[in-house]
Amino acid sequence: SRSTVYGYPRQGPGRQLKKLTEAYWAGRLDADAFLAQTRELRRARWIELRDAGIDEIPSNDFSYYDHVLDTAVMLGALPRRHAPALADAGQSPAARLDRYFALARGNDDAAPLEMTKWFTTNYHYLVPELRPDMEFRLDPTKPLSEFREARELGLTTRPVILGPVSFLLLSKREPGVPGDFQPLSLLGKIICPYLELIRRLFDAGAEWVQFDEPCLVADQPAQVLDAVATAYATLCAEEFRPRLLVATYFDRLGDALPVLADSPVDGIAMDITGPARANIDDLAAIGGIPTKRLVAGVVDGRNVWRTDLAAALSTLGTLLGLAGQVDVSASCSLLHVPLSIEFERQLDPQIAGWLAFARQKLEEIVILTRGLNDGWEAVAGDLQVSAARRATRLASPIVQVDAVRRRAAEAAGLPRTRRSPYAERRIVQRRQLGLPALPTTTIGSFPQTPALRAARAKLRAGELDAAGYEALIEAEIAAVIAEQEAAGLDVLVHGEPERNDMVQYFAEQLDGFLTTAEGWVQSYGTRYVRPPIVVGDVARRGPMTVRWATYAAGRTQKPVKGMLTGPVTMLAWSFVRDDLPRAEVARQVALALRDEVLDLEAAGLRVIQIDEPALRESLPLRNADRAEYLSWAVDAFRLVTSGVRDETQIHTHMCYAEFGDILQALIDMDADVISLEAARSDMAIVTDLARAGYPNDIGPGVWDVHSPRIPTVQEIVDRIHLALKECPADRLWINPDCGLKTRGYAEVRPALANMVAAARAVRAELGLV
Ligand code: THG
Ligand code: ZN
Repeated sequence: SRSTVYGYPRQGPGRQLKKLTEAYWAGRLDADAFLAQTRELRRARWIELRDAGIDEIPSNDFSYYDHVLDTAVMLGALPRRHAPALADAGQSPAARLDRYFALARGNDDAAPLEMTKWFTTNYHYLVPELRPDMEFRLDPTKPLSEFREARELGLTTRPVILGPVSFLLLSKREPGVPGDFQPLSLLGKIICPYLELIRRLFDAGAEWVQFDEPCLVADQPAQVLDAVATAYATLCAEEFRPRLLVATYFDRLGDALPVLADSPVDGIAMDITGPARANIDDLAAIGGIPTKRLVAGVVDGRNVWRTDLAAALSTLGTLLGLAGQVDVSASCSLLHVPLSIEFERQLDPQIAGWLAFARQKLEEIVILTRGLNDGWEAVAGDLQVSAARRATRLASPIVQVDAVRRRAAEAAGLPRTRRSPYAERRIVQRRQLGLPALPTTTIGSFPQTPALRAARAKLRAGELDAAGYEALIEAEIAAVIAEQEAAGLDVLVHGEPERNDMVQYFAEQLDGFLTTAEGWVQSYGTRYVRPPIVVGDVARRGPMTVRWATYAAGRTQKPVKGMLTGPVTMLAWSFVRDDLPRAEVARQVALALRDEVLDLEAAGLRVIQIDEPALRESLPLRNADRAEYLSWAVDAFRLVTSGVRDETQIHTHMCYAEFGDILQALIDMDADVISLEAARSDMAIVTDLARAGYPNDIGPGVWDVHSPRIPTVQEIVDRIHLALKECPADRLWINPDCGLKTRGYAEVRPALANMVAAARAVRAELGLV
């Protein structure tokens, strides 16, 4: 058996890749220096994997921005609007880099590719755009040169490439292409560059190549499974090729397992963690894959807990009987976990012993491989350490808190419905709040000014005391309130100047959550997040937001909206514990937030928003798992919100589009007002909600805050008219798509003024006041 991984964090210690890339973009580093220094970063990664004892090391898992974009560039699958840049680019390294980054970030002439979530992780990929007459052309520069770079270190790596079927399924139509065009129809054409690629890699000396087909873990129609069979039969028919490993991850293979098992591919990599352990029984049911290599992902690549090594070794033993060869890996690329627990110097060493980041997962994979090859006795010491760490975790008073467990159990009996139905609540709320028709509001955050960021850094460094920092925050809130009054908004917010990342902010104030100093995980491009870790039972220590909300409310006669992050999003953007069901953890978070909602209400706040931007993205990949998820997710939201009086107006907010699958859940949440991203899709969500019979108030975003463009009054008026076709005026709110924290005041000021002017114009036109 051999140890391997599919990918390793790209950033390097201290997020070097981010710093180099941003320096290159800013013109502080020239292309040659950028290329030389990132090459050094790749070398260091390979040496790290080699020195950790990984037998088969991947290449091409590195990326300057995103591996799906890399694949599109490799295949020449680029939208027409980037063609001029392509023609000018020639082959100089600097020109190639600029063309690459233009696809990711746009330039003066052409909009970038759209970005979307990579399955259920927090990583975002760039969506390739395809058209029926697309001519693919292989550019193997990246996989080949990385393969050769590793060769210089004496390493024969396994190039990792996004496979043809998943590449097509993850793509979308280029703008202007007719709606009946299916990217999968390009399968016949796209196989050619893939064939050429494997020949070229073979010539370069590759023994194995890995094609990733993660789409196979979602429910796929027969047409897709047929495409898989055809594609891999064609690729394997190539005489001069490395052996092919098809890698799947994030869930079980289901119906795709027999398809891959019957195909001529040389190896299959599968996830053997969590619900994907079903792969074991499914393998047994088809009589195993006796002529193939199985790469068993027994170490969880998406979470941060140490593996139960004895259990994993026993699983590997079972798998030995089900495949020709069994190798050991993580369940997916280690891209989705932070680099190393060693950087968490302030962390209690006992707790650190429970955690495995990427580097520690390499150690686990190597130990398991040794156990498989040399027997249990060879790793007895490691198994003992593993068992001892688990034992301290199980017994720890921060992991299981009896009072929290008791309260969560009692909460089962709490009512989950508001006192009166929406139709009655809305009457008292409208009367109390004194709002005009088509009320205007914002989603919550206001620009995070450089001064605020500097103040937070000084606070951390001990150069600013708490009182000084709080005075600054108060001044900022006062300024944000004044901005909104000047703009003429109807429901104000405090602007969240005290929050850097909202999930981090709440995690820091809740028992049971751990935050890290250096636990960076790539979110997209050069942007990273530090997901908190749910280590134990969750409880609120005391009020979290009341101080700033009441300060804001005291500065204006207008209603101020309290702002909280909902339980589903808190979990989706954290690492969750593996010893308690997600539904249970969500209930603990919900109870903490319920207390916060009631405290805000008692403090006089009459509007409270509980954001759930991650509700849609956490939807399980398999249809069979969705109803259960939506049921606990909605239940958690209702637990947060159902304690308030009828007079208190509950808002929620979601972004990242595609709400089609969860419309009933949105109805079931029963928020008085829901604001949604809509500007980029021309208010299509309003039609979807209307068709689904959504009964409560709606605030479809009329301003795309992800773009620096300032919308004109007329554009916003047009969007309001579009919404009014589907939603009666007395249930419509006017707001931007999302929070404003990434924008500057130079954009926010005129855009808000235009938004308010548009709302007033439509009110006047309809004779409403
Ligand atoms: N918070 C958390 N997770 C998220 C989002 C969030 N996941 C999805 C989405 N929003 C991701 N979006 C972003 C947007 C900006 C940044 C990261 C993810 C970002 N990061 C800073 C950087 O890389 O320089 C670091 C931020 C920090 O200091 O914490 O700009 O909103 N939890
Ligand atoms: Zn949003």
